[in-house]
Amino acid sequence: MLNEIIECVRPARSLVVLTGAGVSAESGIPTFRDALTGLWANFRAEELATPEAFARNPEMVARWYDERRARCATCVPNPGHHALATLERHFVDTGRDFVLLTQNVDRLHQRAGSQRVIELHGTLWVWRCIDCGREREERVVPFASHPPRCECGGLRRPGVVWFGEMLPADALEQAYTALAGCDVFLSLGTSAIVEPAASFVYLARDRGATTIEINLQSTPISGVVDHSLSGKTGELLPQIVEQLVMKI
Ligand code: BV8
Ligand code: ZN
Repeated sequence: MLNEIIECVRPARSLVVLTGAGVSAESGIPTFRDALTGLWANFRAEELATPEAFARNPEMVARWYDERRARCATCVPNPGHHALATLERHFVDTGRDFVLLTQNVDRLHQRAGSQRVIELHGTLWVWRCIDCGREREERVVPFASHPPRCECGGLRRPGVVWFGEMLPADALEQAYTALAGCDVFLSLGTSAIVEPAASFVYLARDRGATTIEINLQSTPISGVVDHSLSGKTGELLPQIVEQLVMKI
């Protein structure tokens, strides 16, 4: 199966990759399917990642995001992230299109050197004032107060897309444009549940692209894609990319 995937990706003219929390799992960042632990053991991510939760208890939600941000600060990109950055460079160097659509908010792709990254769900490194809208990347962890305050006095929220919120229009537009033109679509480390990203595979398939999934467990799209490989992206992606980049 690995060789089939390699031979599908090798001739691609326009590759679109979609990543989910599974790609960051080997960096030590819990996925959304992982049960929340510690202080958050009694919550589900879907309950905390909403505007209603922040409106109801801004301190608790801000604290949850700040703890996740602090955890990200101690994590580093894993071989799967680095492989995707190498793959992007290989496609760009050989004059082909490459777009990385990520549902992840940790910015590990960018830290691994990926440049053509579309953040579908924002990032927990940028925080935005709910009153004046001022937003800034915040690298110092943790915040002194939760939620952090804006110079205008307003509360600041994490710059992520919560459940029930629209995805950033520009990110969504870039994603749909990339999907409309791709000939290979690669879904990596995602449970393929959260919309609208979960439906991207159908857009790719309907325009005739070859669709591929690499994930630890089977998902609702495992029976839809042309090739579905079960395994860890941190182990499989380096093997795939080595074959693609080394053997011309
Ligand atoms: C919206 C940021 C329009 C916050 C996140 C139909 C159409 C439109 C909307 C909906 C719809 N049906 C339902 C909805 C609503 C909702 C939705 O999809 N709900 C789900 C629960 C059904 N969607 C929305 O609200 C979206 N907004 O559609 O706007 C709109 C607006 C108003 C009214 C109507 C429509 C917004 C969704 C964005 C939410 N924000 N993140 C934060 O981070 O806190 S989503 C969040 O959860 C993540 O970003 C991620 O996207 C998602 C979890 O998914 P995964 O990344 O796949 O992670 P998961 O843990 O699920 O899976 C990891 C996989 O990796 C597992 O399968 C595991 O086996 C595998 N794995 C683990 N380790 C490894 C591995 N694989 C390989 N290697 C490993 N080592
Ligand atoms: Zn403000």
